[in-house]
Amino acid sequence: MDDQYHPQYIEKTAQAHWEEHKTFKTKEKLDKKTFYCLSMFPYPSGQLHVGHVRNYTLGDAIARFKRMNGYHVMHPIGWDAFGLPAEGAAIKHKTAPAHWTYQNIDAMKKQLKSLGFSFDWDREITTCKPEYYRWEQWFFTQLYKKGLVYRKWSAVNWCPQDCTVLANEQVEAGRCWRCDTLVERKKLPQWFLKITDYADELLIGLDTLSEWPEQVKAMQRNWIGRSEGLDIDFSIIDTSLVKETVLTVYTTRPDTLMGVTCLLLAIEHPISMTLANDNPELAKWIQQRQQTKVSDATVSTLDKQGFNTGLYVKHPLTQEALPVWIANYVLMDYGSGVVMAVPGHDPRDWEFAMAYQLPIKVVIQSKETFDIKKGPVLNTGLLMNSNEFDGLTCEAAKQAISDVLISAQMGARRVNYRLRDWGVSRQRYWGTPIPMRYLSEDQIVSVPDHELPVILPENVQLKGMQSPLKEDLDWQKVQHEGQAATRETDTFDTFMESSWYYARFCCPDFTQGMLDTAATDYWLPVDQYVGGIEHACMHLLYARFFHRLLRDMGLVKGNEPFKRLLCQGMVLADTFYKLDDQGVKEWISSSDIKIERNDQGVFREARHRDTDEVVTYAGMSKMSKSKNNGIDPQGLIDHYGADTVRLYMLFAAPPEQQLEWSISGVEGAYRFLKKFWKMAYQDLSQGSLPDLDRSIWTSTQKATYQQIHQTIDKVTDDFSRRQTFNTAIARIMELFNVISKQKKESNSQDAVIKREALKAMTSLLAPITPHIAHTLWQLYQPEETEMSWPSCDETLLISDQATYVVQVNGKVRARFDASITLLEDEVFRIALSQTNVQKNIGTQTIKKMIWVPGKLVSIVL
Ligand code: ANZ
Repeated sequence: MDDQYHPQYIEKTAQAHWEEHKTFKTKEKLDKKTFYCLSMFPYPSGQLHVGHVRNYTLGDAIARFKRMNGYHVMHPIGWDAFGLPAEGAAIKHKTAPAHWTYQNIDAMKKQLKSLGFSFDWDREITTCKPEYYRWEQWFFTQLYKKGLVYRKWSAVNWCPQDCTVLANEQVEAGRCWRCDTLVERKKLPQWFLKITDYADELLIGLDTLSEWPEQVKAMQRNWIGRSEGLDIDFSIIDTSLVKETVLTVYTTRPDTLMGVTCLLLAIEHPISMTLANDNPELAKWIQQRQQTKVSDATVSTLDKQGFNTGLYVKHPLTQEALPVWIANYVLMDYGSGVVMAVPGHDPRDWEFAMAYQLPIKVVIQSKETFDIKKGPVLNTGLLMNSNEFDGLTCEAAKQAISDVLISAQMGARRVNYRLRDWGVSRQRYWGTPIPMRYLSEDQIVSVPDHELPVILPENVQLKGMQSPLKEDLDWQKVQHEGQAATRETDTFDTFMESSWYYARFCCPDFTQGMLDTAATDYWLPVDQYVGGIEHACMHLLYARFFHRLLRDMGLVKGNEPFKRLLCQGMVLADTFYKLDDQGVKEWISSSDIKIERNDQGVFREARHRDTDEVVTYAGMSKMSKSKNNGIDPQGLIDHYGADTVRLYMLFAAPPEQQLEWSISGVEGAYRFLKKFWKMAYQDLSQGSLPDLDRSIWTSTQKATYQQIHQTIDKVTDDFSRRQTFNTAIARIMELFNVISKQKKESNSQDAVIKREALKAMTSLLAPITPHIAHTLWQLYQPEETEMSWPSCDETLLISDQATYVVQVNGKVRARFDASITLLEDEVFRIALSQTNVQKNIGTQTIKKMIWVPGKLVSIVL
């Protein structure tokens, strides 16, 4: 053993040991309790970023902790390998997406290995390989047969730059989330999975997820968006313009029915389209608005724009004629695509009415004085201007008005969901081919099982963003049961692969089917899932949906795929910029910056390392390419070692919170490991020591020993229940400080207790800094191959010190601390040895001495 800490050497050696012994390989073993720990698998972009390192360090710490506690732990890893960036990179580097992807996987695998993560590499899954996606294709064809898949022409968000469809969530302020291009609306035939059939179940299931963050559950509830309301029919007065006789609206506020002043149609509503056929002005108006589309969430924030159709409908209760408008904020695929506008109480309708000077009618009493020109009445309260419903509360009026409409057959209760069916078609090349064939445009068949997989040709040359599948007529041509057919050229949304990989990890090499039920029964559900909060909705909801689909096909048991979820916070870093000649910010990497501080260490200014120019410090923000504030973890691993990076990552912040990157924090972690190594070296060089002897230890030694066990106890709780690795590390460091400052006592127990502490700390640190722990453990316990979690002596947790008060003739004369286990004689001896007590007794005789154990000694003279 070297007296200096050499992370590069010890880390290589430990990793080679794990590799050689296949330490993390897992097979089904029936006699052990299992633990399935999974961190979200990465997209092989080519380089690990700091977010990955945080994610996998957290997962690894949990996996290792569980393993040390006797669990049979599966901790797999793989690659979410399909996706658009591969195509962009392939065009740029004139190579094939497959080649680029496999190269990246090799590079990132090396990086992951250099971090010492305890992955079972024998279970590695690469989703772009036919061994994996063939089962996804098979599953899709099964769902098609069950009626859970359908094809529909639908208006989609289209990114003309990436030539692909975007989900609503991928449209940010009307632009593509990836390339910022203005998003267009386009009608395309699309494949859909009927996730809405499971909307209720997905919602109710959230209540069973007691170990998920509330925030994620709230986001999913909101995304599913269940609402209870009423469909109300308004009959069209003059039907010469359209063939329909009734317009049905969906409302959650039937209590406001008497405040309706017009009806609003979605731009894409069939009636809007019919009217546009005979009205060029309207056709033009619609066309202009169809060019841009924003996500549903931002629709309501749009500038309100409308077009008066000239149609009128009859109010179902008052028979009053109400105009019908087309409005840009009404969504076609929510409710019925028609809204009853209540500008007196709905802010969107109020803005609309103000913009077009439409009447506004208040039907609920305001709690405060108000001016309707300044805004709608938003409170609930008693009804007014509503004839026989006046004076009812909103709740009672909802009921009463619904009852009247339902009995007149003009209304029906309805539950609505914001959640839409999942459109899984993408027009891109680098994805799983959708296993469908066309005998003609509307004669569609799924690919028979024995002809699966439909292999994606890997050896392609991309010329532009257009998918080569769309041009490859040979690939498209296929025989289906003797008939000529063409293949579907769209590929799956890559969320398809990540929706079931957790299950495939149970049996990655299974060739007889999608999943081996013996293996899924044994491992599932995932006990611990770790990943970013950005996946709160799409990925985590799709996986919960897929789990139910798999369950209904008898491939997995239980309703939920992930028992406990940990969502790690983002990593933030300092940002610096200077303005260029045009006044545009040029972001400068912190590695090119030198910081000047005043004598107190307070930031004064930042300068460019090369040019010495003063630059502006712009605070901390999420690490991103655009702000040039990313930190390359590899440089840190090479310089400080993986253990330092891991220790820093877990120490710098609680897992769920943002982590503010600081290089001085990394250096602090490194210094700690160096000191720890040095102390262990000094201890080990003493060779063997006598046994722990409780009969001779002093109270300080006992207190130190107690602190070891208190640390074990608290760190165990931090790891398992609280999952606050930062506080666990702080407690270990505290113990380290105590033993570093230990005063020398006369007996042999100093060294013995110090060694106990070092051994405990080695094990407690093992999930976090596994290399240094592995090395020291082999020296401390050469006979034990597997490291176990230290057990805590619970009898030592309660502090046994008590403060005794000494009274002489009823007056308090002294106080002292002593163990509550001391006997009467010993306590009296200590009481009498107190200087002030002796002074007060003087030469007098003691008549009586009484004691209350742990509290009081009373001396009567
Ligand atoms: C009248 C009303 C008065 C409404 C009022 C709200 C407040 P949730 O709760 O999210 O389901 N709505 C219905 N269909 C719509 C569509 N296709 N596009 C845009 N908005 C639509 O929302 C239901 C409410 O959203 C409905 O209740 C309707 O407006 C509007 F003071 O009807 B309400």
